[in-house]
Amino acid sequence: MLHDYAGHDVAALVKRSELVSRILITVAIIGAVGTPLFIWARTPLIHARVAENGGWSPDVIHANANQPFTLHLTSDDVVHGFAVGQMDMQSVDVLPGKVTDITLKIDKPGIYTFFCTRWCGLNHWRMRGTIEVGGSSSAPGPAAVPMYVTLGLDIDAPHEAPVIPINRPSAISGQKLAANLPIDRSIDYYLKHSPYQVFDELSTTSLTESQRWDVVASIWQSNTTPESRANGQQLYTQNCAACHGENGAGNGVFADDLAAAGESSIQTMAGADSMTMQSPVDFTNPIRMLGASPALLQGKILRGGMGTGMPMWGSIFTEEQIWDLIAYLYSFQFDY
Ligand code: HEC
Ligand SMILES: [Cu+2]
Repeated sequence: MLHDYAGHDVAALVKRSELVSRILITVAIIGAVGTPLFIWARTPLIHARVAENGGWSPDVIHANANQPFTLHLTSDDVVHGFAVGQMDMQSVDVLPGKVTDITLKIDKPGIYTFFCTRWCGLNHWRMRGTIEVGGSSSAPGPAAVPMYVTLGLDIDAPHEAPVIPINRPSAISGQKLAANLPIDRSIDYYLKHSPYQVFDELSTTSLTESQRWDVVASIWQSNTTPESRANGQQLYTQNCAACHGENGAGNGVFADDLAAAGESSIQTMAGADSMTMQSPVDFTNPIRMLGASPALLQGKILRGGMGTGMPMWGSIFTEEQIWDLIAYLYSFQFDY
C-alpha cells in the first residue's frame, strides 16, 4: 500500500494514514462500548494439536451456566474431534485449516472435561481440557464417592481368581440350575462380588464346578441388559479397543508402542512416575477378569492407572456409561 518510494504525493499519503488511524480508533471505541456482546459472540480460536505438540490451546475455557457460548475450533495438524464429557452431545470433527463452530449451553456450574474423539496418535487420550462453568444459581452438590472408596478396595492390588472354569460358562444353563438356589439377586451383591467369589460361595451347594460357573454367568447376565452391553461395546470400540484390542485380548494397535512411547511422556507428568507403564489388560483372561468385581473395574475405569498407561475416564463418561462398559467387559468371559 505504501508506495512512497515510487514518487507518490506525500500529502495524500499523510491524509490517507490519518484516515486509517481514524477508522482504527472508531473500531476500538465500538469495540470498547460493545465489549460484553463482543466477548459473548467471539471466544478465542481454540487450536488442536496432537498431545506431543501441546494438545488443546487454550485448554481452559470459561463459561456461565445456562448461557449459550460458541467455541471456534481449528486443527494445526491432523483431524481431531471435540466432545464434552458426561454430556449427551454429538462430537464434532476439527479439521486442519478450517474453523468449526459449536454452540453449547451447560446448565450446572462445575468443571467439565472436553476431549478429542478421534484417534490422532498414541497420546490421543491425553488431548483433554476443561470448561469452567461459573454461576451461583444452583450450587454443585457433593461429588459422589466412588464405590471402590466406600468399600475400601485396593484397585491396584492383584486380584487373580485361584480357580477358573474349563469351559466358557453358559448363562442359559445356569438359569435353570439357579432357579432353586437361595441366591442373592440384588444389584448390590453383584456389584460387590467378583465372579470367583460367587463361585466360591456356591461351594455349599451340590453343583459341580462347571455348573457353579454357569450359575455365576446367569447372575452376571441377569444384572445387565442386552442394550447395556451393546452400548458398552460401542463405547469400547471407540475408546478402549486401540489399547485393549477389538476382541479384548490386550493387543490393540497401540499395545506394542504403549510402553516405549508412553514412558517418556508419562515421566513429565507430576506424580505419575511412581507407577510404571504396563501392557493393556487382556479381558479374555479369566484369571484376571473372574477375580475382579464390578466395583473394582469401575474404580479402575474412573480413576485410571495413574501412570500405567490406563487413562482415567471418570470425567468423560456418565456413571451409566461406565456400567455399560463393565457389562460388556464381562461378556468376554460368559456366554449369554
Ligand atoms: C492408552 C491405552 C489404554 C486405553 C485407551 C484404555 N486402557 Fe484400560 N488399561 C491400559 C493398561 C496399560 C492397563 C493395565 C495397567 C492398569 O491396570 O492400570 C489397563 C487396565 C484396565 C483395567 C484394569 C483391569 C484389571 O483387572 O485391573 C480396566 C478395567 C480397563 N483398563 C478398562 C478400560 C476401558 C473400559 C477403556 C476404554 C474406556 C480403557 N481401559 C482404555 C491401557 C489402556
Ligand atoms: Cu486428537
